[in-house]
Order: sequence, then structure tokens, then C-alpha cells
Amino acid sequence: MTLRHDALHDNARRDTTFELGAFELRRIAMPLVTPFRTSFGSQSARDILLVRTEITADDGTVTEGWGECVALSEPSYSPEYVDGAQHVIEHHLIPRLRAAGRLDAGGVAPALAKLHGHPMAKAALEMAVLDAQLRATGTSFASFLGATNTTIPSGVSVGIHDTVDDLLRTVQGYVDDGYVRIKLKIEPGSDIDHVAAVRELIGPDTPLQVDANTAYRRTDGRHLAQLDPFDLLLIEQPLPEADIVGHALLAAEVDTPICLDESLVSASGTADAIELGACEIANIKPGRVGGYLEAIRIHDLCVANNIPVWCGGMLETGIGRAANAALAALPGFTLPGDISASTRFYAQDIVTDPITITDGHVTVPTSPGLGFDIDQAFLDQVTTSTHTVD
Ligand code: SMG
Ligand code: MG
Repeated sequence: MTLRHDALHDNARRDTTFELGAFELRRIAMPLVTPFRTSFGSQSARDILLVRTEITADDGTVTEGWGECVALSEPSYSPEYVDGAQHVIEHHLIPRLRAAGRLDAGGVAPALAKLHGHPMAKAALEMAVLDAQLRATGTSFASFLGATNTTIPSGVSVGIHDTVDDLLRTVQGYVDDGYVRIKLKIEPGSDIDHVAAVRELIGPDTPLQVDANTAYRRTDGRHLAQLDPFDLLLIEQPLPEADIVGHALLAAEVDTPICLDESLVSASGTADAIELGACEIANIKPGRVGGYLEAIRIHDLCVANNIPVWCGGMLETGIGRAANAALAALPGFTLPGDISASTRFYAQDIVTDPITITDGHVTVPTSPGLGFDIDQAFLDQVTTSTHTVD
């Protein structure tokens, strides 16, 4: 089949390229409004790497663009971590980009392809170039994508709580905020009874799903099948990321659909997981797969294979949140994403137009670029270091 977005990736068909300027690598410290606990640990603040670049068009016009690296502080969600991402960006990725000469966003991944791994670091660079390119051409990300939806349903991810009472209080708060789908983080010992209590609280009609962040093993099939009566949308990443066959076995043993997150790091790997029956639903996170352009390929692949997709989250600031909202407006995103209001995690955002929810929905940004404006004063206030790479 011809993918809808092939033109985005076809080097030969690209006519407008840019000269890349310096890259500013900026680290910010963002406290969370409340600690967020998953099966791999708890965090109360986010140490985020931002990338700012400037591109110069043929006519000499200079435009800035911003990217956000979703790597966490520790290699706990995936092998990447923020210090490592900054190192590989400075010492390996930027030199390759420079060597590639003039390019546009579609040229970033090919220029970096000979370097293994580090999808989150690569994605941050592609994102900065993409934002700048879209701003330079006066195009919103949503129109670049051909997205048709102007609003998207908003889901919220709820961390593991020590007690069921605390969990129910938190979930009720999010229901009151209007979130249309609840996702519960689970791990062995905080799973079946937590889900049962939340299902009873929210009733049968509110969509509910769980995310194990690799906390179970192949032998846990019978245990996880106890979730089946609660009519969950999906079980996200129950097994370790490399265990694709295990997920296929689990999908045959458990009625609730199996969704992959950590396991999906490329379009070709996603195609394999689908073929093996390991991926009944796909969580798409641009950072995890090396960028928005690869994320679009995975979307197209899933649509062609009748695999529902939704957009995951990595506690992004307003930069990544805006871009994710546009991505999730593509037609294959048929399930609510982890694109909550900025206030779900942060008291104040680094953009002047943070993502909010109205009637459980997020409005897809329409301004040129990925869809945000930096709040420079607040950004400077939360900045912990800035380093320019020429
Ligand atoms: O941004 O709303 C968000 C967070 C969603 O649960 C979320 N992300 O595995 O899907 C996931 C996790 C990864 C980050 S956990 C620190
Ligand atoms: Mg997940």
C-alpha cells in the first residue's frame, strides 16, 4: 500500500532545505504537582532537556525551532537518560547533522541513521528542525499532517497509590476535571483490587485501561486474566520490552487487548510485533521511536493493519504536549491519548499557551510550528544550564 505520508520521507521529492545554525541545549527543572509512581519508581520532578536551533532559508530568513527530549533522569523507562541524551546529541548527533549539509526535518533521521539507538535524543533534534521549518513556512503541524480533528479526547495517567482509598480520591478528582479516560499504573500487588475498586467508582461507561511498564512475566497470564471482567480498553506493556513472543502468548491467554509501549521503537519492529500477534493496540510516542516522522509511519502502518493507536505521554512540557495534540488528531488515533492538561503535572508551564481541557477534550493547536509559544521569562527561571553547540 502507499502510505499517506510517504512524501514526508522521500528525500528526492524534498525541494526546500535549510542551513542549520547553532544548537542550544537547555536543561530545565520542573517540579511535579504531585509525585508520579510507576512500576519502575517514583518521581517528584522532571529534569528536561530542550533543544533550540535556528534555520536559515534560501532567502536568508532565520527562524527558531524548539524540540523537547523525553528521556527521563534515569534509564528506567528505556535505556536512554537525560545526561546521556545530552552527551550523544552534542558529541555524536550534531556533528553528523552538520556533515549532512542543508536539510529539512525529513533529512534528520537519514543523516543520523548510521548511529545506533538513542531515539529520544534523535527525536529532539528532528523536532527542533521540524518546528523551525513549520514556522518558516507558516504551517501548523496539524495541517502539515493533514489532521482533520480539531479537538482530541483527553486521557489521564494515574500513578500507583499505596492505598485503594487514596487512589479512589485521586481518580475522582480527575473524573471531576472531565478526563474521558482513566489509565492506572499497575504492578504486582497493586493491580486487580485497585482496578476493581476504580471500576466500581467510575461505573461501567468510563473507559479504563492499565499500564504495567514491564512489571510482569510470561507466567503471569492467569493472574492478568483476572482483569478481564473489568472491561478494560487494554493492558499496556505487561512484559519486558524485548519479549515480543511473550506478549503474543499473553494476547492469546488474556481477553483484554494487549497494547505495546516500550517494545515499539520503530515502524519495522511494530510491523513484526503486529504480525506475531503481540500488538493488538499500539501506544505511539514520538520520542520513543526516534521522532514525529517515524511516529507517522507507525500510525499509517497500524491503520493499514486495523490496529487502533493512541498517543502516549512522557510528562512533556507545553512543547511536546502541543506537538502530541496535533499528532493525535490524525484519523488512526481512535483511542484517547495520555495528553492531559499541563496542570496535571505542572503548576506552571514554559509556554504562554499551555494545553488545557474543556469538556474532556484538548484543542488541537493551529499556530505555525508545532503549536506553542515559549514563555521566555518562566523558561529562564526554571533553567538549570544552557550549553551552545556550534
Ligand atoms: O505524560 O501523561 C503523561 C504520562 C503518561 O504514564 C505515562 N507515561 O509508560 O506510558 C508510560 C509512562 C511513561 C513515563 S513514566 C515516568
Ligand atoms: Mg506506558
